[in-house]
Amino acid sequence: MKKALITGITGQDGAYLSELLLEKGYEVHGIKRRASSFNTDRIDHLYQDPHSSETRLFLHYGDLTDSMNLTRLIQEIQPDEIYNLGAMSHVRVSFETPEYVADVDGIGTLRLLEAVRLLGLNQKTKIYQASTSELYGLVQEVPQKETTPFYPRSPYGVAKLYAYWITVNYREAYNMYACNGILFNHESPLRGETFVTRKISRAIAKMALGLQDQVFMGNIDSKRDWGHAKDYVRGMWLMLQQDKPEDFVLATGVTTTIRDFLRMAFSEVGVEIAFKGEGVNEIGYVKTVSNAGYAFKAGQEVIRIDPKYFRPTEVDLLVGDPTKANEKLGWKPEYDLKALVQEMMESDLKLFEKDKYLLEGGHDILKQAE
Ligand code: NDP
Ligand code: GDR
Repeated sequence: MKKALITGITGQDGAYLSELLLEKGYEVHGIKRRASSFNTDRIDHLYQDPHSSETRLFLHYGDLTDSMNLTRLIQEIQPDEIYNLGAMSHVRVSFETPEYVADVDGIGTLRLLEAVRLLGLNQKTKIYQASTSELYGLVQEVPQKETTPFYPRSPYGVAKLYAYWITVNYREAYNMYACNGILFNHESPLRGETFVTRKISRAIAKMALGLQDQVFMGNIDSKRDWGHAKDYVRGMWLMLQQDKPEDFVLATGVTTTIRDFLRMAFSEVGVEIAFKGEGVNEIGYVKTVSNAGYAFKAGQEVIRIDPKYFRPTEVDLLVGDPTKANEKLGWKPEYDLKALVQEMMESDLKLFEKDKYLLEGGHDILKQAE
């Protein structure tokens, strides 16, 4: 039975990847951080009684800032594959915590590679590094591919640049099977609540159910190449099943503005939106309503701009060319953006039905949340 170790197992990709590897018969080990509240929501459905002999998913406390912990875990587990998904992954937040991000996202990757090397596992353990389209940053070439020059635009992007190159260096210097997946944005109903797509699907679901009136957004003119996390974790696994380690872009090749994502998500609840005003005074409002079952009213101002969500340096345009992954890995995304938006909206509408029910029953959950 193959053994995999996943850092960041409690995150969006960690959850989808665990599910995939368990389906493929792996024994899966994950590193979770100690927190004062439960943080394993996304994988709880996969987690069986740890005392049962059937169990193939094991969680260990740890942190990418702690080399001794990483080294001990790798020594104990002796993994065939390591997927380094752990990171402080929010670009806007990385401007607030640049040193921490450098430590976790940059040096954390070095700690893992070095642990594998020092333990003499270079020929056994294959390593996947979660690299990112944020490496491209300021547009040099479109669509962006494996050979496009990097120009990161955030402390997150710069930390990930170090992680990218140290992975390449360990591959070349120590003949390790280590590769970078340069993944463009990928989303799902499990996406963290403060990333733009999930923020939008949650806000629209709450508005539809009468739990919220409007949403405040940052720059709605940037463009992203969005895919589904389920497709992207399949690509990660494929990268570790090749004869030799290489770096691959995973993307859909289609780019969309945040503004158009908003239009698509609103249309899932029968609302056509339009915009008026300019810059920070721009307002998105309800133009037409075709589903009377939801709480929208024509003219309702549903989108406002709050500069606090702007980034000191923005990445304006991302669109990836996945040709290499398609040709060498046989990888192709199964979801398109419409299917992704539909799934996210459906899931958040279900999620907030319960809040609506509680509110109607006199339990003022909105007050409780204040
Ligand atoms: P998430 O933010 O959902 O998950 C990040 C994971 O990293 C969580 O499990 C988190 O733990 C863990 N983590 C954070 N800090 C540490 C630390 N100090 N030590 C150990 N673990 C830590 O990210 P995604 O699942 O979306 O992304 C997975 C990886 O892929 C990340 O490295 C991200 O940067 C990268 N990436 C993501 C893309 C995307 O579009 N989703 C695109 C390209 C790259 P906790 O739950 O405790 O916070
Ligand atoms: P990104 O994702 O920065 O591309 O990084 P995010 O969803 O945070 O932002 C995408 C774009 O939307 C704009 N935006 C807003 N973003 C957020 N979060 N909140 C807002 O209110 C808002 N309004 C507009 C942003 O300015 C940006 O242009 C994600 C992360 O998963 C990284 O870890 C990963 O490496 C990259 O994708 C690829």
